Amino acid sequence: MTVVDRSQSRPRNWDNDYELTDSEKRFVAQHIYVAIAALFVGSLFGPLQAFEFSGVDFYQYIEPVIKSYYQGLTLHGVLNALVWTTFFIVGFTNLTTMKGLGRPLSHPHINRIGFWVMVVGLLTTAFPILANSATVLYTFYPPLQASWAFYLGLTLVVVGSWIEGLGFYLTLHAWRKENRGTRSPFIALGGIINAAMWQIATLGIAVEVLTMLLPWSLGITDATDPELARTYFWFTGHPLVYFWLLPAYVSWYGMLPKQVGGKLFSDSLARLAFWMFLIVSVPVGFHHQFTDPGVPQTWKFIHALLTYAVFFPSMITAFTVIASLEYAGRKRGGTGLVGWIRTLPWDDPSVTAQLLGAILFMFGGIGGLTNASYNLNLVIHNTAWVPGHFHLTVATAVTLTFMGVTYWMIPHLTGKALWGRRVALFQTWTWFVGMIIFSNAMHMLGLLGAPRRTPLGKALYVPESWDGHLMRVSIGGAILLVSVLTYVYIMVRTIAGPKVEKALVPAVPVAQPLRPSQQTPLWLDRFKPWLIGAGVLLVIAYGPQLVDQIFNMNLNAPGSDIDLW
Ligand code: HAS
Repeated sequence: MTVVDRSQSRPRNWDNDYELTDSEKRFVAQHIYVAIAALFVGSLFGPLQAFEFSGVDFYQYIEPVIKSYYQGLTLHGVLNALVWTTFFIVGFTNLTTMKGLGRPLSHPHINRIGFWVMVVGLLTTAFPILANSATVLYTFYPPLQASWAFYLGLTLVVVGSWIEGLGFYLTLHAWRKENRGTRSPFIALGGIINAAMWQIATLGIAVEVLTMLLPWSLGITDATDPELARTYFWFTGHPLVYFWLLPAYVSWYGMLPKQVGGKLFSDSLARLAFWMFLIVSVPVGFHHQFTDPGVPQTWKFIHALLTYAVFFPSMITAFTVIASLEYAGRKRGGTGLVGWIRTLPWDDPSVTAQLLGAILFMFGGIGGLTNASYNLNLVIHNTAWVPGHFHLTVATAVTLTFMGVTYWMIPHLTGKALWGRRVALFQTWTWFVGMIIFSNAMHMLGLLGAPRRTPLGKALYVPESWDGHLMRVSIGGAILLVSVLTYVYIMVRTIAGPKVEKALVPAVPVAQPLRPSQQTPLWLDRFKPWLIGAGVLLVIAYGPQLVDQIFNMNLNAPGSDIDLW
């Protein structure tokens, strides 16, 4: 009898030679172009706020267009935190789904519809923000009230991303029918798990907008309940940060090892981390509401514990990604405890951007744990510490990784060579240095009690001990402005450059796992048990408190505007 060792067989499609067609590449690129345009415009306002901290008020010069610090802050937050990320992620997931599975989308028209719904949503959101009728910041809590068009537009962006998500599931389903018994390729599965987590997470914001914010902004209801609205918001708001993070993890686990000449250390651990995120990303929202009087201590405590659980998949990631890098570094001749780090290809801007992003994420992650500790949270909540934290996470770990990914992806999609490799290296290092200066100063200011979302340069209560830190915020902001302008310039020059011969165009880097992925247990390749787990935990962690808040709804807050400076 012949025994076939299936575990050793080379899984079909894991290392496929599928090349996206020109039209597929154009479709992915459209997402990334919108994302880069949003990053560009949004980033112009970030430094204006940073300069405001040291008393330099550029807003006075653009007052005919942008009426206040808060309108600028809304543009910055919405464009950078919501639009740059969402368009990039959905575009990137199209690429990882097709390349990972080695086949075209099963229903490409679904994804095209989704994309255009997102674009219409973006335009619908942009008009009221530019008209200063949606100066509500990116968290848009009531009682601050925006024009109905703002809420409708953001809803369309989310609905568009759901529609594209449907396209991804259908494609995975089709692939599974064609490849029975084969483990799903990691870069595709990781992106699709993220899409599923996003669909569960955004139920909160969907209910908030449809039942509260839209009727209220349309004048159908006179007042609203800010506490319930905040609960719905954070139901979506915390998993939103993992929606941003997981595509960066897809690249760190599934692509970066190939870029540095190595392999993915453990396919099983990579999948386990993603499934854990599916389960524990959502039921943690009350850690943003530790100071809300309407949420009982017990639920805050439960969400604090679950927040510590969501720390674990990131620790698994730190271990696995560093192990993958070390494997590559030693293969490249590196020796000693840390000597292998030096041998990594630091001259490749795509690699350097991702490594620097990951290094700063260690500090952002530790700050996250500080935030999650109830008594420490009372010290830092609503202070400058919080933007310090999220500039290390979403604005560095995620954004710098996405920038690094575009350094191979835009050439791949356009058939052009990356313009200015050395300039790109300069860009990644300036982002790293600028962000260290900026976010360290913000953390320090937070510990000294400086409030967030405040043009501190104009505040009358600023003690002298803050001055040096305020200045460092401005210096960091200036370096970041140079860095982001350099990034956009590189992208424009690359896109406008001539086509080069195919051999010079980078391929999609897909890392092989150290052990064949067929050895990964089947339960790490199935959605069902994890989706059931996510649903059950969600009902336990949110159900009773949500029911209580809905039945005791207190519609007592009429809408208000931010006071203009
Ligand atoms: Fe957070 C507030 C807790 C992660 C973003 N967070 C925010 C806000 C944002 C945000 C935007 O508990 C502000 C919201 C607002 O406007 O009010 N956060 C956490 C915790 C984590 C965490 C426990 N946050 C993130 C990520 C974000 C993000 C990721 C964006 C992408 N956060 C909080 C809390 C608050 C909060 C409270 C509310 C604060 C308040 O009171 O308002 C954890 O998930 C972090 C775990 C991460 C780690 C790091 C692992 C390190 C890795 C890197 C390995 C290094 C390598 C490089 C591979 C433990 C994986 C090696 C390189 C070589 C060269 C060798």
